[in-house]
Amino acid sequence: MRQHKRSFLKTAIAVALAGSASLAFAQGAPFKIGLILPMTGQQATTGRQIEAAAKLWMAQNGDTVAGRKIELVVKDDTSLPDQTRRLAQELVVNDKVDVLAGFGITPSALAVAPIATQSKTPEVVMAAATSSITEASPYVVRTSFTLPQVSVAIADWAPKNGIKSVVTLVTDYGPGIDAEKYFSERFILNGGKVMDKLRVPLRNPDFAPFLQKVRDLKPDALFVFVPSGAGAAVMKQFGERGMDKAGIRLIATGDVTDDDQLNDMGDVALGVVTSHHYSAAHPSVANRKFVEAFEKANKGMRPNFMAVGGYDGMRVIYEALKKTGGKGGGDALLAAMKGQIFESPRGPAYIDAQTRDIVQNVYLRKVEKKDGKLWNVEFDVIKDVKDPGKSK
Ligand code: VNL
Repeated sequence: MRQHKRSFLKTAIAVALAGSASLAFAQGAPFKIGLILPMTGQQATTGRQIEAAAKLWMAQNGDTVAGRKIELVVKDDTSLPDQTRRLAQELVVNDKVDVLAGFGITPSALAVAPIATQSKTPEVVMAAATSSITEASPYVVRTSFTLPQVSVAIADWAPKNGIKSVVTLVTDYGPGIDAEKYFSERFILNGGKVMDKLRVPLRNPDFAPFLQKVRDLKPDALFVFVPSGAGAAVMKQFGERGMDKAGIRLIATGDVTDDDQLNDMGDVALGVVTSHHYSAAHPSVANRKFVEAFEKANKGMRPNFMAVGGYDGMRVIYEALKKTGGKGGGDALLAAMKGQIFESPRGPAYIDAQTRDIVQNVYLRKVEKKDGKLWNVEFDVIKDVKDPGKSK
């Protein structure tokens, strides 16, 4: 039965797509981007940020590319991978989208990979960040980041700054496991000691029992990865349990000091050092313009790293369509996405033609108060970092 359903889907996709790109082009049909995001539920902030960024890109760059009208079709998968898969199928078969994009969490991105492959539809991953996602389909292109990419820098920084022992605390799924592995291996290589490795569930996490354990173990620092949206809860409980007063420092990937929430985290966040690819405080003209326009269009909401993944994802799609002269087509679009070089609000970046992953700077940042607001202030940079997960 399952097999039967599969081959039906395959046929449906094949029939739906036969010659559709050139036909659509000849008829001047709209170019459709199916944007699948968690607009409700636990990961809703990620959906909100990416949708706002995609709309900002279109407002700034127009809704026509090489004679094709761009149509953005936004769908809410509530971050449930079964929903993501169903929506992707509908978008490909019924709506005949030219590109699938978005994907708030790793399981959603992975659920769509077989559909991208079968239908030859580019899958532009704007948020999810487990290293292996790009290997799940040759049609995946990523504009977010990977956890190995950002976790190594803080593992190099920590031992040089008085941190000799750590406990790691990560969310128990793809990106958390990547963060734990790449942080720990590097930290140990640098002579540090990992006293324990703790994992919290993705759905409705309760950090209290884990933090109690960390307090008892008394490491020099706690290293944390949690997905965007969960950082404020970690920070709050870290403060409430008096961890900082007990002399335990907090270090993390920038997912924890998420710009979407940072300003409301309070003084407990001050001084926290993280490594990441984007800060809203990144001191470039391009970023200042981006942050200003984003805030203006969204009632003062500060863009976070998810917004930048969405903004650059739209750029990559627009550029690819331009390069095909408006013709599109999965393979041609994909070829035109590979190797793109651009200046992002995060800094210089490019899409690695071999891995289809983004290569970018990784920054060390410290939370500081400026003009009464909290920011991730960059103080060091590692340039042009490729995903270390691909070299093995
Ligand atoms: C993922 C990675 C999601 C990093 C995140 O936030 C994040 C993922 C929603 O791959 O699922 O910050």
